[in-house]
Amino acid sequence: MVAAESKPKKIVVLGGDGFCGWPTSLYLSEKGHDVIIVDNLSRRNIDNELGCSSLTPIESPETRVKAWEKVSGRTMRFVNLDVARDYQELVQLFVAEKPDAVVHFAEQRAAPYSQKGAKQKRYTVDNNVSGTNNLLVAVVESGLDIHVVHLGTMGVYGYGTSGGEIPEGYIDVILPGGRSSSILHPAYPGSVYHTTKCLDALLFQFYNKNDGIRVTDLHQGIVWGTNTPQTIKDERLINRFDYDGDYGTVLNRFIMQGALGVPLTVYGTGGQTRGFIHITDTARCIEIAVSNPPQAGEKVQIFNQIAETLRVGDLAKLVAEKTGVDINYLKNPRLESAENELEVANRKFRGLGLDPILLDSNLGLVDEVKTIAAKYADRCVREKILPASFWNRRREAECEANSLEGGK
Ligand code: NAD
Ligand code: USQ
Repeated sequence: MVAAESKPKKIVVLGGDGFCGWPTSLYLSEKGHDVIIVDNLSRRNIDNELGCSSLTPIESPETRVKAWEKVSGRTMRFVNLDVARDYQELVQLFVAEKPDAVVHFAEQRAAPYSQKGAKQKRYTVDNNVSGTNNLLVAVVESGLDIHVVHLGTMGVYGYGTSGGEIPEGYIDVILPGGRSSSILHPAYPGSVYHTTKCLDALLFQFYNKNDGIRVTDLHQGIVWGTNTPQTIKDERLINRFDYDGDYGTVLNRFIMQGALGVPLTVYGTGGQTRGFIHITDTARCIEIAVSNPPQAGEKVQIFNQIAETLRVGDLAKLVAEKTGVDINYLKNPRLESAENELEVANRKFRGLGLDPILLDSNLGLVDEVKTIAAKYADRCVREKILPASFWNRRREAECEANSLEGGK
């Protein structure tokens, strides 16, 4: 695959106020694209619900956008709209703005939150599946040829050991009767959240086949890091940093715990292997995807958006060595394989020019995150560090003895 030349485009970023969406919006804007952020601020409301907000003090979207204008000289608009509910407004936005592409980050993205209880399970499915369906119907109704770029997840493939390299979205199979076919890789989600991403994939397949919508679905791994070359330009542009048991992702949690002197919360043995990518590369990948749309008539284009695979226990050891904190092996609140191998193809992004940030050769970036966590340590609510969502009642009972201090 050869990278297409990047021409400035008009891009609507759904979920552009979030952890991935904000730095991506800035990067796209810096690259010369005309960016419109759409967000209903539901993530900020969930902060209130959970009694725990971003470790970093994030500004309102209006202040963020104004600050970016001052720093970069580039305008960026913010529209407060619920993609899952405000369908007519979404169509009107597309018809009025005629974007070349829509980047879709606007989903409830935490697996633990999606397992918390009936309310959160129902909200996650309603919000994510309706939002994706509304987006696709709105593109059809607008009559415009808008390229949809969606943030999916590596978790759609499941995390058992597959016995081989996970391909990019599709696998070749021989169907009963001997007919060969290329089908979506079997879905094997491990949470209600991950299940919504599998449902999204079917919606993309259908609207692509039925209405010819051009779609790129990015199966992204766990994102780490917080700031990017754009967000560090001004304190008001700072990115959010989730550290709590529901929204904090593993490597950022470990680094933050190390910075605060809290024993690292490894769930189970730490034998889980996952795909990882740095936040700066998330933004780069989106720009590459937007600049390389599928052709008309092409099936849904799927990229694995990861830099490398890493084992949770190894990450804990690395952070423990760097910070001198102990490792606290907790009972696992999740239902997942205690150990797994993971080999993932990422040739498409590499072929389009991505030279990803790898942890081992970029340990300075770990120090950067540590510095930020230490700077805002007084904003941490320590009680929110332990996992507070459980995959089932049995897991909840088993986890009763978990404590922040570990064996100490
Ligand atoms: P986030 O929660 O920080 O951001 C999501 C944003 O979407 C929030 O600002 C939220 O307010 C908004 N939103 C949610 N529902 C909406 C709706 N109905 N209408 C309008 N706005 C809505 O999450 P994130 O970490 O930035 O993740 C963004 C996307 O990337 C998600 O779809 C997630 O599944 C995917 N992803 C994230 C990671 C990760 O490690 N963070 C990894 C892989 C994939
Ligand atoms: N884990 C720990 N200790 C912790 C937190 C997590 O051991 O303190 C373990 C979990 O048990 C799990 C692994 O680390 O095995 C990853 O957990 P995570 O919370 O970092 O990531 P996950 O729940 O998989 O979800 C995150 C994002 C989600 C995205 C997904 C990509 O929140 O939006 O889709 O990463 S992926 O995992 O590749 O599917």
